[in-house]
Amino acid sequence: MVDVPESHPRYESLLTRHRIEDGVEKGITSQQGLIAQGRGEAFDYLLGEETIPSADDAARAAAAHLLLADHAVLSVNGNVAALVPGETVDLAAATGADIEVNLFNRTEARMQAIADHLRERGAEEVKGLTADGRIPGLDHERAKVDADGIGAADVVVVPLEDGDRAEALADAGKTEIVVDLNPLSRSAQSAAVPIIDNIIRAVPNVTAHARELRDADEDRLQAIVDGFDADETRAAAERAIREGTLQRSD
Ligand code: PTJ
Repeated sequence: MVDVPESHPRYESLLTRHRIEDGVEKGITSQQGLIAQGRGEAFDYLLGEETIPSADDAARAAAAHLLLADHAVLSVNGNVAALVPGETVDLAAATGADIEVNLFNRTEARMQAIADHLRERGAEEVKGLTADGRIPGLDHERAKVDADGIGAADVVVVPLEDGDRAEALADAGKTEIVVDLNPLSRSAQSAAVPIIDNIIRAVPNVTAHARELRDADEDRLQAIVDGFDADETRAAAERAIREGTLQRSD
């Protein structure tokens, strides 16, 4: 990893870029992942590179859904594996969710590299390699999932997902929690819970809410789920992006 001085005004952003670059070098992240990150960064810049209150509400609703779920799965792609591998393992531990590698640009080498990368960070079981299930409505490669993983899940977390697949998962009846910095993306639009935030901040934030809600009873968790308004969350993020006071920056 390149050494980024903490004093640099864009320290977090540079560190994130290096993690993605490192992911590409390790065969974890696709080259398209670099482009996806650039697009995300532009939205994050307009959001002020912070978790806005509506994104925090969404993170709390996501935690409540995960704790109420019969079978929750965290989907991991090449960008997620590069940016938040340990944080994803922590979220799985805090909520009892499974972890499944699920790639848009699927190759067996990347599947294996990501599974190994997650195991090195403490994941006990990593699903996705069996690929004996299919998401209805998608072509063969992009439809592959584990039948006892995403295939059987009632709640799925899909960060930085391709819009087509996010829609297909929602159509398959899954409660979909999406992390995406673009509130107008098809993924964010099809989500029951859109978290419009950088995954670097969003995943640890959902974990923090899940830990805080660990002893909450079902009624309290259900009240959080019922009180969440996905449309208002998307609208709040869009307002923040369109009307935010953009400061001069480096
Ligand atoms: O590893 P693979 O093969 O599964 O491929 C993963 C990528 C991300 C390359 C693939 O799913 C893809 O091409 O995605 P898109 O269509 O570019 O969409 C990515 C979305 O994630 C965009 O709406 C970006 O704004 C958003 N995004 C990018 N970086 C971040 C982000 N959202 C949150 N945090 C980020 N760091």
